[in-house]
Amino acid sequence: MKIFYSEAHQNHHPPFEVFDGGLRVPYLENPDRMDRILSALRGVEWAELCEPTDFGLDPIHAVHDREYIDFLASAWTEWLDTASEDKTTLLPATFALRRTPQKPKSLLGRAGYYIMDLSACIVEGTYRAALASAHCAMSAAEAVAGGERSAFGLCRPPGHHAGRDFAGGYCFINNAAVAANWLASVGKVALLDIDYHCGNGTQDIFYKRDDVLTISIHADPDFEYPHYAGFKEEKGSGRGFGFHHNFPLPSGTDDTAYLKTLNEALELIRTYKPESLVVSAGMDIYADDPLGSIKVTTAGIGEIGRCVASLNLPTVIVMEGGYNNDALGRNVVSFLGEFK
Ligand code: SP5
Ligand code: ZN
Repeated sequence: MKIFYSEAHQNHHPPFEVFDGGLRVPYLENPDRMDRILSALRGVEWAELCEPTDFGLDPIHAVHDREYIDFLASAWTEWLDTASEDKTTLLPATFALRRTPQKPKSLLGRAGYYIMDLSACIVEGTYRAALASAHCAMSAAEAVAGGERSAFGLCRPPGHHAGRDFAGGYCFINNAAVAANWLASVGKVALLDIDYHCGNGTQDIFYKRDDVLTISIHADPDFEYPHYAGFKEEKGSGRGFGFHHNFPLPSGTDDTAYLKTLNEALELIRTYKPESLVVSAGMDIYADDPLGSIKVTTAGIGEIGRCVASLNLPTVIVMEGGYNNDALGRNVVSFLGEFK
């Protein structure tokens, strides 16, 4: 299996994020995550590490607002030009609770407009890392369009919380959405998101579309981040109605209960009859994840992989979350091993 990976993520290394209650903690979405996954993949004979191709900005502009991407591109240098006391990390403290037609000119005004929370911290290497991450997903999509049964975008930063014009939840560019949108130009695509958190960015991007079936299985937003999307009543709008599905789960969901829900989701995909599949593969459903509350085991993650692989679709797998770094490598191998 081709694994697309870029070293560019190393320079996206914010020193902290802010948890609920204002608690400053070390940035959980850290470069060490990739080192752990890479070393696990180096231990299996079926993983072939590849450099991503540079696809430029066109496939990114195809799913994101141009001014939002421009903001990401210049935010860091603009930040250094401000009079802020501590310029280690660009992180606004005021957010656009309701979007008004006016967008302010100041950097912090735009940051609060385009960023939804205190975990999408911007540092010097963020934009380049986000671009390279999207190109890893695009390269995996290209490999699959070219006849590979599956390919893996080892993406960092992750992408599924990034919407058409916003960043959040460690995500800046929606890697899986960029790949799915590109694949949709050749035929119907399904996108299945198994990250512990609702893929609200993906939901936002495809909500009005019927050419990409989007499904997210996640912790119920009634108690979990991102709090304002992921309810089962949200099914798409306009011609997109019926082409989005959320499967909110209670905390403590075990392998058996998870697989039962997964099979409902897979049935929707079978009925849709897509030509290809994109999987947003977050490993934070793992029982010992520091951000998670779902209790799926490493063997359960393998079983999820087996069920998804049984769809027999050309499949682009895109890395999303997963914060138990000690278990991350074996969880990724457990999942990918079913597609080789
Ligand atoms: C890609 C991805 O998985 N992003 C997740 C971002 C979640 N950020 C919100 C963190 C909320 C922290 N709650 C603290 C619970 C600690 N047990
Ligand atoms: Zn997550």
